[in-house]
Amino acid sequence: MKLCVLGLGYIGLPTSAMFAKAGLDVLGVDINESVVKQLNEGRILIEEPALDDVVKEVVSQKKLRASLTPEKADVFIVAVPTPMSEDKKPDMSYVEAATRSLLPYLEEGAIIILESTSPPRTVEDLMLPILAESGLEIGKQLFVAHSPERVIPGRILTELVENDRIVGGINSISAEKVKTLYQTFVKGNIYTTDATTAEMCKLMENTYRGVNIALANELAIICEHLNMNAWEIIRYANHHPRVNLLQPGPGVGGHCIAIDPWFVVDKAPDEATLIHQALTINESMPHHLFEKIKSILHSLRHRKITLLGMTYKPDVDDIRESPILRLISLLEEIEGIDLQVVDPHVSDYRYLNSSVEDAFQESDLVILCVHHQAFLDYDFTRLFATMPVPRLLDIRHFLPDLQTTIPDLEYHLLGLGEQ
Ligand code: SAJ
Repeated sequence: MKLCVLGLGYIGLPTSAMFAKAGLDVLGVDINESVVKQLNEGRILIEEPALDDVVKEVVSQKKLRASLTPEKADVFIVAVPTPMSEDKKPDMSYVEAATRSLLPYLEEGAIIILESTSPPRTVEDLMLPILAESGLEIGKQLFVAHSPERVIPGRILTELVENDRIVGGINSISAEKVKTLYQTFVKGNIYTTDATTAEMCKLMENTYRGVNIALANELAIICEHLNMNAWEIIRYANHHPRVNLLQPGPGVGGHCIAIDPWFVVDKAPDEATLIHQALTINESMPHHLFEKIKSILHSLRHRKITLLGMTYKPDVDDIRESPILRLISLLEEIEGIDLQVVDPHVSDYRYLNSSVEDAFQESDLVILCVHHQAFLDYDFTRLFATMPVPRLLDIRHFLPDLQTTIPDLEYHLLGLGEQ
């Protein structure tokens, strides 16, 4: 069986690699020449545990190749980005272009799968009319389904295999064909439904998490106001058998939870009021932190501020939609401010300092923004000793123990009242 995967990003590439490992002949298609060139040499441009080894293996076995254009295949998987525009609307141009690009290569019996997270009715209203231009009868000669990915960056290969999956077909035969295909490497259960239900299901999974993160963030703000400790409250409340409060933080980043709920709001703006409010709370967190930093340092002008971590979450190299970028843009408006960013997972950013010693030296405030495991290897006693006043704002409750190991540390915590 031959598979053609459109889009070699965070989802398309690992999915291609897993199908190739399962023995299928996979062609990965991307519009980025360097992605295509590197993949054909067995190299990848994203950081994901074990992915480079699997890719190297399947490329050397000639089970996976890359190209700038599609070819005829039995199955086509669309895994292109579905970004959000400035006015918070889904930009479906990549899905549209990718679907259209398939037309010359479709033959009777082909299966087309949309993996990209998409607003409800994308398959029915956007893809099917384009696919009908092939002249093949939809549902009888062409089989179409939405099969959203559910993997978490950092554990993609494991979760691709182990997670349950939803397959939403335009008819039951499409759903069954796609289910059988994924069973080549998926060990989790695969549930079949219709395409629109699968689209909304995917959006609601991420919305659920986003709303719960907003609740944790609101609790942090309430606790600062009422002089309490949100982290202790969360820890004790979570001993209740049916409570699982999440963790507050700088807001929500990444290409999923920060964006997908907006697709729901876009479809039902008057009804999705709780979701809209949750998005507003999460998006307000960088500003909340900016105000907190101002209250810690009083004046920010001509201060040196060191940020530990800038990715959207720990132990990944992805800075897409990272709320730390928003915090940086608020800080950089301050006159004379000296911003330093230390992030072992990021190789290119304007405030990046590869020397942690240099970044701490004479700094007025260190902000723990992302809880990368790599930070635990730092000798914080020595590093904080190089600051005029050893001062830390921990927005992840990652380094509370430093209060005992560094007795003169001025320790501030998101979600902890200081009156
Ligand atoms: N975050 C918090 N507090 C928490 C947990 C997370 O502030 O308690 C923040 C993180 O710092 C990060 C953001 O949320 O900025 C999102 O991180 P995440 O680890 O919750 O999720 P993603 O975006 O990496 O992956 C999500 C997952 N969805 C769910 O858990 C419902 C994943 O399963 C999806 O496949 C992925 O979105 C996707 O591609 O849609």
